[in-house]
Amino acid sequence: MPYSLDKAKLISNLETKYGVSADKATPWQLHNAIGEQVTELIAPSWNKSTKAHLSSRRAMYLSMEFLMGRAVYNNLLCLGLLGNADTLLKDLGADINSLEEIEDAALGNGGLGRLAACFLDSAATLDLPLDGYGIRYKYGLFRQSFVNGWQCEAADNWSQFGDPWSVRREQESVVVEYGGGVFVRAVPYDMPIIGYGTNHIGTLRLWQAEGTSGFDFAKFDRGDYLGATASDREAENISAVLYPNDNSYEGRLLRLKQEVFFSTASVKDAIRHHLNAGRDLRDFHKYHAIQLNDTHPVLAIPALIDELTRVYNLDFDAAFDIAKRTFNYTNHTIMPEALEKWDSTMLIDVVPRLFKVLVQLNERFISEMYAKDFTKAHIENMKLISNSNTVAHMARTAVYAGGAVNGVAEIHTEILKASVLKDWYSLDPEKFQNKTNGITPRRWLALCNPELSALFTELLGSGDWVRDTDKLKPLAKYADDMSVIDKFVRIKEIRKQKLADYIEKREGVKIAPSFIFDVQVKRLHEYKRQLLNAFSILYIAYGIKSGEIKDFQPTAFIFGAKAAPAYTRAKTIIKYINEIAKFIKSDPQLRDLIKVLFVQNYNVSYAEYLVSGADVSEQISTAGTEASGTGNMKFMQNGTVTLGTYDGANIEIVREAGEENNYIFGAKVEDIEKFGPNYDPRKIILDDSKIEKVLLSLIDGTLSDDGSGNFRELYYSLLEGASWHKADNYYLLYDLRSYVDAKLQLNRDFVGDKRGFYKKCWLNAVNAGFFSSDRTIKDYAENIWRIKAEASRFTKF
Ligand code: 26Q
Repeated sequence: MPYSLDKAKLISNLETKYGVSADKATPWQLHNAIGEQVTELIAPSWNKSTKAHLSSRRAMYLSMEFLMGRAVYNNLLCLGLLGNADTLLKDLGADINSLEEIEDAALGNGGLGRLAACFLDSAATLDLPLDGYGIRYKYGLFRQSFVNGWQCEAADNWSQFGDPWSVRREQESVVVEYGGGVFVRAVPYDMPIIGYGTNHIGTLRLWQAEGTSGFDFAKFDRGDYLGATASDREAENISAVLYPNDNSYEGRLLRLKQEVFFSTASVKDAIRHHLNAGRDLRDFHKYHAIQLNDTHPVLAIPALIDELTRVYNLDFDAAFDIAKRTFNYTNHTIMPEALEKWDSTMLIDVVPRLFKVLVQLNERFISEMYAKDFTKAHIENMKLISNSNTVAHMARTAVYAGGAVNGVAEIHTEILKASVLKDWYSLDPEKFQNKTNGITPRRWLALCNPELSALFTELLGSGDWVRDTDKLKPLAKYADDMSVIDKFVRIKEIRKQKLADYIEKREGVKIAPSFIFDVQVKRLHEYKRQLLNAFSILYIAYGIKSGEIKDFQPTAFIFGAKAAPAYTRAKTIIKYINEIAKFIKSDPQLRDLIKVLFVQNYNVSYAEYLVSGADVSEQISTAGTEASGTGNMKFMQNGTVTLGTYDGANIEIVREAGEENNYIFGAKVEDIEKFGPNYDPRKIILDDSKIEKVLLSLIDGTLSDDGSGNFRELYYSLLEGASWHKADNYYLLYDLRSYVDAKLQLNRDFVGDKRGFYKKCWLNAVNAGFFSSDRTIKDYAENIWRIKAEASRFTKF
């Protein structure tokens, strides 16, 4: 073991820096002292790795979001120091679990941000030269609580007590220029990304916005005390807060400034490194591959072209050619409301020079299309700036001015090719690739489920599956070995108890581990259909009451989700589910059979408990709407069955684990294409009085929306539609019956043959290897970035 913690040093750091003796130290003080010691321990390896990255071809992952979660346990795990820290803290009279009070770094919303974090982990572990670039928001994703069943938001000041994992690199600051002669300083904070069992360490560079003016003494002398630092405050605003939207676009000025800020700073950073290494800028693309995490960083493209042409005097053709060879774009959503478009007027105001480059790109594109004899109408649909030059399309810009384009699951890539980016696919089919998402097995198995990890290691006689999850596949042979399945069931019970304890601590609610734990956790969105889950619960509850449903295995239906603060319908769905919970709790006939719980402030740390303590993974988005999903993979890896639709990566999950080991229901994309245009949900409630009864709970007073009228709005959105969408546009009522059937089948399977049920779970866990982000990252490295692991340069342990 190359590393070990130094107890004496920890004690003296607590005394000198924090002014406390070890036995009086708070969790924060302990956390920071450990963080500081680890950072010091790894400094030589980190420096060496950084040098290696900058001296070879490397990839940069540009993302508005990095949903890192709590760093301390993961970093200790990767360095092999978890046991060491545990005993050391015990010696000091402290408990390693007390570090759970340390908040997550939630600089992301959901899937896209967490994927970025998993990718960095995988690249670090695989010795691949990849670095992350993003924004160091002062406030991350809001903290959520429920008051009377309604979501309330509070600010997430995640670094309030310090941030021992980041290093501020003042001397590497760059200046970003906005229209009107406004300058903002971008100061990098670097976080080490520690590879598992290797001394290779990647970097996440997060830019913080600061003023350039320093202090305006002229204003101060005139008595304008606030004005003296006003422009600094305005600059700092840029990295103040993460936009809480997930899968929806908002054309706000501050958001545009954020995108410009980190895209430009990152490009300037790359150019500086390139020149410092004594290289020719014409070779920029030979040393850099830049991955755009959705369109949010697309302005990096005009930013690079602008720098190369204006500052370094390359001609436009050469700069454009370099851009095409440098940038690649990943699409994460087909929801039309999430596709970024910026008004030209805004771009002209904020980034006149970048807009000028976009105009040049657009003109170039139009000429090329004319030369290929495309019709005017066709070109109009593809132009980078359309509607008489008033709207700039970021996805189109990314496809035109970049290299590879990819979707994040097979079905998603096919949908991109066939509809969202159809014209672009026929123009340039070879640009399109699929990269099915993945998750890091370090955080999502080794760390969050030590019990199952230990069983895998015991059966395989080695722990090297943590770096190569394909090694788990042969464990499928134990599916018929009852002694192994019984061990697995026992582990499940332990994890369920741990989850139940955690829930009791956080929510004050008790759940018995004998219940089936059925979990749906993800952002709240209509397309993800938490409301469908709610309807099915009410349907089953009514069925139990009427005597139609018998021998029901008690089930806890657990939800976790944050709703974007301005998304009223999503917030109404949270309230509705909380009302169902109350309704069931107050019914003596139901309360011992069904428990409904919406946990508060679902985040990465909560997810670690939920995915490892679940029996059933709810993945029930309308077919064709969820690009991939990654929560589905985390549950699978921990041994759950998927209760889900033919959507996103669910399709690949059942391909790996067997459809017979999961519960798949509902309309497929092809079905929806057929019946969709004639779909009338009113016909469904007319045919099925039980569904009707469930739906009426929204308007008949069974459940209360506190007089807001929000439940009624939800009801009409399903049966009448609204100005911007047709009735039940996510086909909840269409899928409800087959969903309930699947849920009841699952319940009967559990009752009839519990071992058989957990055998399915086992087969999911051991067949989840494909969904390691190591596999995904290798694919990006080989087929898009063309970067190589420099394994020989790093020590393994
Ligand atoms: C855009 C403009 C302005 C404000 C916000 C946004 C914005 C922010 C976040 C748009 C979209 C997002 C997030 C999208 C997202 O998380 N997509 C998810 O990506 C996962 C990783 O690929 C997939 O697994 C999920 O299926 C997909 O929903």
